Amino acid sequence: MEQTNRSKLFDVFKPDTDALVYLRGGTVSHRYNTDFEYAFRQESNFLYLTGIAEPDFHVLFDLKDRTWHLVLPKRDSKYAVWMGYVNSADYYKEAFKADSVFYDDKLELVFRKRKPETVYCNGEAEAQFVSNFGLKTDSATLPEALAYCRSIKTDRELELMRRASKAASEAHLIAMKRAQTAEWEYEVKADYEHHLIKQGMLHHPYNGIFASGKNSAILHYVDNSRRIPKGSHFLIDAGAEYKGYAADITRTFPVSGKFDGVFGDLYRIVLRALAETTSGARPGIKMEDLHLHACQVILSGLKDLGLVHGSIDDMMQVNLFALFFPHGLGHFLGLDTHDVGGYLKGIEPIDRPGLRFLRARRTLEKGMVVTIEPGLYMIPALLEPAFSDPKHKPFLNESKLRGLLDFGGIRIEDNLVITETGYENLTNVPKKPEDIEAILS
Ligand SMILES: [Mn+2]
Repeated sequence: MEQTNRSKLFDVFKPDTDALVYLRGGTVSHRYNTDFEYAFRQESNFLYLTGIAEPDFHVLFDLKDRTWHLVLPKRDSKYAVWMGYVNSADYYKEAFKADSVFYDDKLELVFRKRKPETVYCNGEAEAQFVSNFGLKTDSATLPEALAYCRSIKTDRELELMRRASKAASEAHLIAMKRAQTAEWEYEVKADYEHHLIKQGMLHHPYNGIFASGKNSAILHYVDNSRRIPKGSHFLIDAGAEYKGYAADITRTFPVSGKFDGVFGDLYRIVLRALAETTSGARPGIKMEDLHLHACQVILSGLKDLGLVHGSIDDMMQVNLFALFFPHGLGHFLGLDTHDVGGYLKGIEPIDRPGLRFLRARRTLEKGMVVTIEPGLYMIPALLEPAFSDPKHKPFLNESKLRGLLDFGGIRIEDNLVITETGYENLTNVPKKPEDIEAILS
């Protein structure tokens, strides 16, 4: 039988467990103390298990008989006037194939009647609520179990992710061309989002980065509001969300369309780091090993350009790479952009510069979806102190690097599905200099 998200949840627990699983869906949030509502996006675990995209629902899973029960919010007519959608209980039972549906004012009764040994909850708020009925709760196991389920994608999930990736890839190409004539960063963002919104993709998996010139070295630059300097380069880190599933793609390119000078040199280093780590991606490989390999490629590229000097091993010893590549090589991708499952219980982040922020420390398995996103940045806040740090100073060509403090950064990011023998690259945006040059000519 085909695996579904729900069947995977049931399979994680021992058969015949006398327990319920209880989750609350998301609620609407407002801007500070006003009635301005933010666009509603369902909580990811809830979306994963129910497919319901509306606010204020709850759900119960009975692990004993593998049934699931949808708990509907009781809406009044005022709600219908202001918010519209109020469907009947029958509608939800039919549309979502739940074993039963009931309104939330019956929830207490259901808990008290069923009296399971344990109720597994999706967090503290749920556990607090359930413990009011004198039941034993556990709020640690379920999030862990769902992270485990969600880290390996079903065929259906992969289909949705391909769709998100396709749309984001197209939008990147459109935005790349737009950056050549735009005066402001937000003009590029506008064209990017236009392509997604016009096909009904109204949610963004994360706040996109549309950064020109030195802004491209600000890792979470989301202002996107500055004038594009003449002859600079442009970094776009933007995705798409389709039925909850994310794409997360980064490209960096010269606005001129010519990969020459120092930009071309540094770009080729990052591209090599991406190519070598991508080709190493397959079941059995550890993300942290790919990360360290990318660090070596970056350091040896910088050495070839005379920006650093000394032995690569010695540089690795003092974590010199973290000055230029201060974030993780990649992360899990799915319903969340930084998807769950990157760390299994008991695995702590590596306390080492650059690796501390690695969001996935797993041995890769078939069905995982990861990003690979090496970067190379000139960040004054890291380089200035390094010039006088006895640990780093001996390796740095200070005068050359000082000339690049306004350079900004380069990142290239693809999304990979790990397959039996290697990977499937979901991202389809040109990244070789000659291919981008052809597009921008
Ligand atoms: Mn990413």
